[in-house]
Amino acid sequence: TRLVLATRNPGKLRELRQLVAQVPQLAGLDVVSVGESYPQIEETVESGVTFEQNATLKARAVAQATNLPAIADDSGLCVDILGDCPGVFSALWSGTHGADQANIDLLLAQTIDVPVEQLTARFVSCVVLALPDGTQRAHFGEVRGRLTRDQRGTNGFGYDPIFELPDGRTLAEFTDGEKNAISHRGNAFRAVLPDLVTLLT
Ligand code: ITT
Repeated sequence: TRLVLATRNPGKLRELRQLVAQVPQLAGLDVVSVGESYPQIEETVESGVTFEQNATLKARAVAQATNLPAIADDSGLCVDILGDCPGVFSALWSGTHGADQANIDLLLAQTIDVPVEQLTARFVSCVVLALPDGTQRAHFGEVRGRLTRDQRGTNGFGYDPIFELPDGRTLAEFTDGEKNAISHRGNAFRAVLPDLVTLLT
């Protein structure tokens, strides 16, 4: 069976591939991404107001267009003192989709007066598995941390360089494997594994 990862974000694709590769039960699956293998499929309009709605829109669109099982992640950074913003708007917070540094700069400017100990935040992920016959499963994951104004690290993507974990490192200072072991996306993906095994193998 082929499984399509419904993402065009290269950072997410690297992480999802690393997660899939760790699962012996998925060894027989041919895992591809929409960005690499189906670039002709139109990008989904993420018109939802929740992570689950947007992940469902992306997974369903790709399952329908390919007639194959699809997995989508919708995720974002929820800052407590900002009432969980940027949330579902994380990717285009500065107005340009996926402009990671501009997004970070704007978020730090918006919180310039907030003492760092109040800059608690969490990353949230919703992973949706959608089959062509309409079957759907949704799972959530999160990781808590704190924003730092001292941007550090070069791995990962998005807001990773300003998201600090209790050990003092930012997520951008974690390897992909270390990040997946604790991250929102890793946790949501691990929760969907039993569904993959039941429904696809
Ligand atoms: P796809 O929809 O193609 O998967 P995307 O980047 O547009 O890619 P989202 O709409 O789910 O995905 O937006 C997620 C944004 O949230 C992402 O662009 C980052 O700004 C942020 N984000 C999510 N997970 C993150 C992570 O692990 N580290 C840092 N930032 C993250």
